[in-house]
Amino acid sequence: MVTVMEKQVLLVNPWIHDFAAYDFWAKPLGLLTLASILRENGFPVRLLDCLDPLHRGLDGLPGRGKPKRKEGGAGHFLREPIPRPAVLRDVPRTYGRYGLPPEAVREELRKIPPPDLVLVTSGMTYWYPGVAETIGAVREIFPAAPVVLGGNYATLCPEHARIITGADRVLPGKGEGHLESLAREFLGSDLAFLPDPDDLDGPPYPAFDLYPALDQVPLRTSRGCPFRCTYCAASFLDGRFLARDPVAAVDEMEHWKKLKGVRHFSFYDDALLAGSRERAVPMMEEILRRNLECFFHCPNGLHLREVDEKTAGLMRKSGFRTLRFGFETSSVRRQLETGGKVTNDETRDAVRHLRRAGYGEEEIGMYLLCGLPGQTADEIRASILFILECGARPILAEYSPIPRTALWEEAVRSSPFDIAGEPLFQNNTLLPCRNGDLSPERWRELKALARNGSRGIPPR
Ligand code: B12
Repeated sequence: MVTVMEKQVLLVNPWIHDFAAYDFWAKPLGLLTLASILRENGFPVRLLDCLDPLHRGLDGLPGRGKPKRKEGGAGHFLREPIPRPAVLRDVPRTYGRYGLPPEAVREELRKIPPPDLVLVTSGMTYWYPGVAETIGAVREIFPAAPVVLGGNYATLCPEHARIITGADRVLPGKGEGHLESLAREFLGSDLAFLPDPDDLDGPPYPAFDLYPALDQVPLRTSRGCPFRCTYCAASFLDGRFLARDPVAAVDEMEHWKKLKGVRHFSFYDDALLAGSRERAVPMMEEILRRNLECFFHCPNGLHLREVDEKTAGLMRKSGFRTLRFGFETSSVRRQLETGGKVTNDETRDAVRHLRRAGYGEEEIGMYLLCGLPGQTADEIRASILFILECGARPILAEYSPIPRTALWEEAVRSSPFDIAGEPLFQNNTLLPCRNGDLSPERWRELKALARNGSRGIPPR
């Protein structure tokens, strides 16, 4: 007789289909947290990460070089051009499947015993075709296995996901809340261990050890965000702001350093610096005290308002390498309308502290949100010039309209695309809510201005 503990669970991070995708320290953190809880309950778990940049399936591909990695855990995914979905046929850009070649994924699946439960995660809403293709591949090899889909797309567009992806079950929200019933239904057992959802230090560390090789590990020292910016889904996805014990976060870094030799960490917090006196500052002091000699990357926007002299100095000393701040716009009206998370004066001060701490202009990346409903090209241009004048580096981030956010209704009204009916139109590459004023030509000019600074660009 099959005992409970012989039941197998397969966890899957699907392919991405998109015009562009770059591995900015991307890992399926939520899925790996679910894996670790299941393992703690005695279930054997396996991982198929179709995006794993260090997977053996990428070695020696005929006619193709291995995707280039940067030191520190970022880099290219392997990309294979595929036909654009019909609704995107007029977009004059190549579309691709990012991640392992299909033959490597199938080979990986054939090697493992048939799972009793397959948990598939999902990222951006407009990546769903990659989710559907991945589920198709799993079904081909394991036709009898129940496939359950969760994650960001499943949470933001559950009805769409139920119709389109071919999953047996689509479960929105935090997976921890579904594990008990999934275990009972598909694994024939109750869970002996379930962490308290309000204690971020309760779950075991995410199961990164399932990767044969790792060049970085993402950490989340907090959940949610104290701000309610109108364009952001963080508060819908994560609820109220909760934080980990800063010393426990350093314990986790030390764990991965010892176990896997990892020296690069990325932060997935929406508000890493919020309340920095109680959290980020003691965390960085602890990193220094233990002389960890690791490097930290913040691909998600950090809060500028929190950067004072002490925080900036500690960031520099403790190994913060990649800095990205959520500035979004220099328009005071829009700053206030979208949530008031930072002012221009606070931004100037923050850059001053960071420069004094030793960061160069190029190292201080400032995200500017572009293509918001009603936003003009001149507003973006003014924001770029403001950041250059502060002595930092503007990085243009195209606005992706997200269901369940406060700005959603306005985004739906302002977009020429059916963003509500078709998540593919939520793709930031399309600048789906762009104002007529932000023509493709002006957009190219603005990108050049952001890239090259004011050098060589005629004044307007
Ligand atoms: C970290 C992060 C990134 C990382 C990469 C993440 C990754 N793995 O790919 C980076 C920095 C690269 C990134 C980039 C972008 N991001 Co981002 N990102 C996030 C962030 C902050 C956290 C995601 C996360 O890891 N959460 C932590 C883990 C624990 O949660 P989780 O994985 O979702 O898992 C939980 C549940 O979903 C569920 N679950 C997960 N899998 C499964 C499976 C099953 C079966 C079940 C039952 C449950 C389940 O349970 C888990 C545990 O509770 C979210 C905001 C947020 N608060 O969620 C935005 C977010 C997802 N990003 C967003 C955006 C807009 C972007 C960008 C487009 C920004 C830009 N304009 O450039 C880019 C696009 C990237 C690209 N083209 O390559 C939007 C979503 C947009 C959309 N339309 O879907 C979000 C929601 C932020 C926002 N503004 O509201 N992002």
